[in-house]
Amino acid sequence: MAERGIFVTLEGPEGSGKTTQARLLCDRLEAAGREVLYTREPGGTPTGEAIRNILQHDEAGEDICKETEVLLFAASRAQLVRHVILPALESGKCVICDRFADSTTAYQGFGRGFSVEQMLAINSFAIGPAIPDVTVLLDLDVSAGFTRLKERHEKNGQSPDRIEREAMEFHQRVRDGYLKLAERWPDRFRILNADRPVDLVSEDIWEIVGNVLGR
Ligand code: Z5A
Repeated sequence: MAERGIFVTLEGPEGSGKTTQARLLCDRLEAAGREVLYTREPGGTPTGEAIRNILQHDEAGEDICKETEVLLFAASRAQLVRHVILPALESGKCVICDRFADSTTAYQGFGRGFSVEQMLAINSFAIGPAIPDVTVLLDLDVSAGFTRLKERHEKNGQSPDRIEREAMEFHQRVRDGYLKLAERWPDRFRILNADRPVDLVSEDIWEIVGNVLGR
């Protein structure tokens, strides 16, 4: 039987560079001869991508109440864990996930105001044994993140999605919430200052992941 792979999650507020860094990490792991699986939340399975469209683009055409929002994120995650993440880990792959359960605790817990313990219970039901080996928190000032997103939207001709349109206070609670989660689980979280050039952040992530791999 293959040795179990490692499970790395990237978290952080808007525009902190999660996708950029996840891609770079995958490339480096592959260049080092590792088998890698990149995935993202919400999404990553056909069911999850359908849920993503409902959550981000109001595809069902009605206001989504916040209780439904929590459960849709959890449903997408439950599917991703059973169909993609656990099989990949069991076959020895390095799984790099762009947002995971901590996003629900940060956005729906700290952001929307649900009890953190309630979010943790829902997450636990959704993820079962899929607990990340390490979670890299890309920490960035909220306004700096929004400046990056604005530039990206202008370049790609996109408009902000449903959650990006929330008030700055909401996003500030999310950022502060992430830092509280990192304090609560210091063994799993590594906080990085994301307000630095891409390659410097990438080097730090490489070192963190190298330690997990026992290089
Ligand atoms: N959400 C939730 O509420 N609850 C949950 O449980 C889950 C998610 C799982 C998913 O959006 C939304 O769902 C998200 C949280 C919520 N809501 N919002 N708002 P998404 O998947 O579409 O996007 P995201 O996860 O929020 O990613 P992002 O914020 O759009 O971006 P990012 O991945 O952190 O950053 P990026 O795409 O790599 O970079 C953004 C831009 O900055 C881009 O132009 C880069 O070239 C640039 N960039 C990146 N790094 C740097 C550095 N170091 N310097 C300068 N510029 C940089």
